Amino acid sequence: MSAQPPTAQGDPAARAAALREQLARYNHEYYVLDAPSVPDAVFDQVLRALQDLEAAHPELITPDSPTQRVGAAPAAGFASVPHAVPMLSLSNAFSDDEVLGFDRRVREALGPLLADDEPVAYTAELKYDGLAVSLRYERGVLALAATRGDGASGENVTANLRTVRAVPLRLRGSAVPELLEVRGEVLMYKADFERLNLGQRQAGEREFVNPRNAAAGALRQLDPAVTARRPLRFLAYGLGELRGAPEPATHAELLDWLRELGLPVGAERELLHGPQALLGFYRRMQARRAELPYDIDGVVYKVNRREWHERIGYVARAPRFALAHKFPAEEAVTELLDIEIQVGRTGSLTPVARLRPVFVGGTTVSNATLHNEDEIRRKDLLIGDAVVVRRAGDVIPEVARALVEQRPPADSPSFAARWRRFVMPTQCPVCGSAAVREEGEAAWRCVAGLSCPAQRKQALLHFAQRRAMDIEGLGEKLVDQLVEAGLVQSPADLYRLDAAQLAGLDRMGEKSAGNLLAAIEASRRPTLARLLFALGIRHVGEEVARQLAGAYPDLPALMAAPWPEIQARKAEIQKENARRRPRGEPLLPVPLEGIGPEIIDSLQRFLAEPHNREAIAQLLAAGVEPQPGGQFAQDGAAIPAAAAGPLAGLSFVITGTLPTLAREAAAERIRAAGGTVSGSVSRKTRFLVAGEAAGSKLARAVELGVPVLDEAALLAMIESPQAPGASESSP
Ligand code: 9MJ
Repeated sequence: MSAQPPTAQGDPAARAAALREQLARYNHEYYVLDAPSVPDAVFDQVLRALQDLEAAHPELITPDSPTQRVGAAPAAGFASVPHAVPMLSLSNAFSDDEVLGFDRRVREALGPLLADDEPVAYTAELKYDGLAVSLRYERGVLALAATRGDGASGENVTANLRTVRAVPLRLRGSAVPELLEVRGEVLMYKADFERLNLGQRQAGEREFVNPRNAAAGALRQLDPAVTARRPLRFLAYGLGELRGAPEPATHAELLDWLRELGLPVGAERELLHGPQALLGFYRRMQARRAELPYDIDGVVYKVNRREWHERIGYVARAPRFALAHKFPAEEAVTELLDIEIQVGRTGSLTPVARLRPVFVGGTTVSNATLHNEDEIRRKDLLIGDAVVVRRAGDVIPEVARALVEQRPPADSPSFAARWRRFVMPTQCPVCGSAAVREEGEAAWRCVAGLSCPAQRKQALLHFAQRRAMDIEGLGEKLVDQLVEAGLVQSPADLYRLDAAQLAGLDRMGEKSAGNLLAAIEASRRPTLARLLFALGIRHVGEEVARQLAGAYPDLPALMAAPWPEIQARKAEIQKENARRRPRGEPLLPVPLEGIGPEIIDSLQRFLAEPHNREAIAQLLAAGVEPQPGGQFAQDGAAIPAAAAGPLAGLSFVITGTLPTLAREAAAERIRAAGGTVSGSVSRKTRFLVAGEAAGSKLARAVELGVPVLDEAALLAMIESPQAPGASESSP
């Protein structure tokens, strides 16, 4: 990619024109076509070439040169400018009914223009959450940019809009109208907003609250050089004054034409017929809201035929031929009434915000998790604060921030009456046991384990949930009662419940008791994976549980697994693979591949706890029969010492080249026979299997007195039913 078209080499004027044309094309590809052809660095390089050329030939500078985007600040703030055609706002709808009403009124206004069974054609587009502006192009050159203001006149923000690269300084094509006023929205893309805030954070500056606020702030900068550093965009959606060109007949054609003239137009627009199609568009866009590159606060419907617009008319300052169908607001302000502590299944103490109920994101929110004490400090939340609650799409509601500016001074009587700082308790609020915050952890934990009723309840709910043991009907209220009545201490107790015990509980009729007992009964034969997940071992989610169930035949095998050895062997294999990878040699299969040291550590701790082992034993004793959850893992690392087979409990190391078996094949045979294979010789190694060219491992085995086998001896051991050790030999 050359910055110097060869034809323009000699003549500076022609070269400047060619560079400008090139830069305009890059901008157009980037902002209008959404298909950049060159990296940003090339744009910058071409821009610099033009700057150099203009510095050497100042007489060549034109007002629409891309070097002239950042100009001088307006002398006395923003001047007021009248709009030649008023900038309208839109009527809002929040419900399906209101959309049906809109369509009905449109039909009534059109009267005989529409056949009885003919649906109205609408363009549906997105409602960008930015700031409306009007751009005035005179003979194709950007002459004026104004905010909406009160609709009749706005502020002159030309100097700032000129810095927005998505706004062409000159329209494209040969059929440019004498005068064009285009209406659209200035906004900031979400990714650009995140980058901007990252920069603010790194510079120790105040972060922006959301893309819309950041865009509004940028637009109202008195110094256009500041605006130029904020990544603003523009999307066109309407027409103001037009001279010297015929008006497009439909809104869809208008948008196409604006795009041809080089203006960015949103991609998500559809031509739809009748109100049901509009509602479908609304729901589709609502579902896609989070994945769009910019924030939208709804969709907009416009009668497609522009010649009908005047006939349909206006109410106040809003057209009756268009409607904004808004999404439920994602943010609302309410009061942080209190912060309470919830005790989780693993004892974690989670602060939860109790909020004055507020309607946000389509539901009423009265609680929101605050995650941990650091989060409360980071957000500088005080009980009593006015807070912004956010619920975007289906995500759980969160307290986005406090309106700190609404707090009275800390020494005032009104502050003392309502505000207070939250202090994390050092005791479990449910059982009173000590709470500790471990090194490197964000959460405080109650140390009482399952003797804490809160943890017991959470553990039972986890055990019973659909993705675990799937005991239908065993919900929060019932678990509370069962635990409080002392009927259920651990999961195994569920399997000993009877109708007489249940009859004593609140709101427990004969029928519900029967249903519950049947649901418990039906859960007696879970897959091993489900049972493992149901046990609620920290870091053992569904996927890890599935992997474990694939590697072990049953629970006793898992409980007897030699975890330190497995971990050591994994580390060795990973080291060996790290050596092989750069050489392109085949990699060894890694045992329990997705199960990292943190998980193994957690499993080991869980299984080392006598009360956990007891809980498992009781489940099995109570008649829970886990079904094998999958195949044995190929690598067999997880086959425990207690597994059956002639080599059960024996550990092997293989070294050198064996006469017939590849090393990994020999390892598989050993594991299939119940033995384990490790990568290095230690005192715990029971046998070394050595082949041709065995080196340091053989020396080490001899040194430690570890018996050495050849391949034939190994195979004999595997095939022989007799006790191992009988066929020892030296190579
Ligand atoms: C927004 N905000 O995205 C209009 N708008 O049309 C769209 N606003 C509008 N159209 C007439 N897509 C007045 C305002």
